[in-house]
Amino acid sequence: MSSTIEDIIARKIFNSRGEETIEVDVITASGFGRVSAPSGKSRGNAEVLYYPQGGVDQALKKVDELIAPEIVGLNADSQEEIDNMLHEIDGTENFGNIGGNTAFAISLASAEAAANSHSLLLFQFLGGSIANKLPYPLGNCMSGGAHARGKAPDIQEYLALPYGAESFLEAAAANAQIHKKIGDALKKKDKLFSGGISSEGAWIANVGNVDALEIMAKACEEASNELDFECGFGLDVAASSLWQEKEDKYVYESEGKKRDSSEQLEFILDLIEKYHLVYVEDPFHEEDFESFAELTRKVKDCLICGDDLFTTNSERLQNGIKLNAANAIIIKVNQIGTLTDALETIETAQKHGYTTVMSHRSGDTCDWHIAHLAVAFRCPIIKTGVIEGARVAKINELIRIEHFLGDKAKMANLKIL
Ligand code: 2PG
Ligand code: MG
Repeated sequence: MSSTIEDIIARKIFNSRGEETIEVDVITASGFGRVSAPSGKSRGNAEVLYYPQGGVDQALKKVDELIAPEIVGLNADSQEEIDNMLHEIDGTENFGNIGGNTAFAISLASAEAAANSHSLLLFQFLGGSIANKLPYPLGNCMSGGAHARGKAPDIQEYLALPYGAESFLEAAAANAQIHKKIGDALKKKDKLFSGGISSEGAWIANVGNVDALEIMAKACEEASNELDFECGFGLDVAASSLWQEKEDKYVYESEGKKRDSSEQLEFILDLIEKYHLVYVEDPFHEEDFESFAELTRKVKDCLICGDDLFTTNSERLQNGIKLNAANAIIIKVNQIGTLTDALETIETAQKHGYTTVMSHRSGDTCDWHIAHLAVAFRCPIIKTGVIEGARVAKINELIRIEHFLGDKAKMANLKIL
């Protein structure tokens, strides 16, 4: 069996928002990998650039002219060599030349092609025989902020976390039940609600932040009682989208309120206490490491997670570790470009006790590879939607992995809870 890369084929396809994206096939002598890239809407400033000037068309040209001639002939088993080569060809700090999404698709498709060449599933190839733990699904049930249009909560995501479930299938079913309950409650609360959903498959309704929290809390409590295991919930505040630098304040349009950093801290602390939140992502804007640290110091039994704060970047994470800025990190491989870069960040995070949360992007495709990355890299949580094709593609792949593992399958350890 040979993992020598024989060809790289790139094409343009579309993501769940109808935006153009890149898909790459990596073909080895005895295997094949296909990966398409997702795209964020509320992006961190420190993320790599997705595409060169000229967009996906230009990226496809670069694959043919610059990248394929260098990568064809390498061994797909040599992930680091491939990823270093991508950096070398690019020659910039932020993949501004070939595009971070181009690097992402080639990097991950090479890993898939290597696994396939060895007749292994990706999680087995990357994680080895000890990879048997399934992540808990952190499921987006309601959208607001930059992910919604018109009147909606300011907070970007209301996320269910069924951390008491004993299997992934049970956890995924709990999230579907909670999502449905929320839809029913919104119909009662907002007379004009017509069942609208965001690109992540989460409901969008004309309710305020507090109403949304109350609805979420009730749905999770009911589900916990009916299912006889704990279903907690949390938020992605995505506070960089609310932060107005000129005013030095977070602007909550739906409430007609503005909060400075210390008011924001009080607000978030109150929410954590009142609603027993188990997860809060990006409660402050992406450069405010100090407020993150203060919040992390003050809470117990709650994951304080950095997304835009860290952008899967190990240098930014190192800074966070020094300041004790958080206790969890979002991992989005396309924020940093390659699998090797993302793995370095994951290993640094885990070494320092951070909970790693593998995550989709709001604009995504039916690509399911992050399901395998979560299991292979021992991420105790995967953040994805509950319904909508691109989200269910990842959920269903985890159900397949759990089924495949049979008796060996276990749920991950969620330390903080
Ligand atoms: C986030 C993500 C995914 P986006 O902020 O965590 O939910 O959104 O992909 O738009 O950055
Ligand atoms: Mg986020």
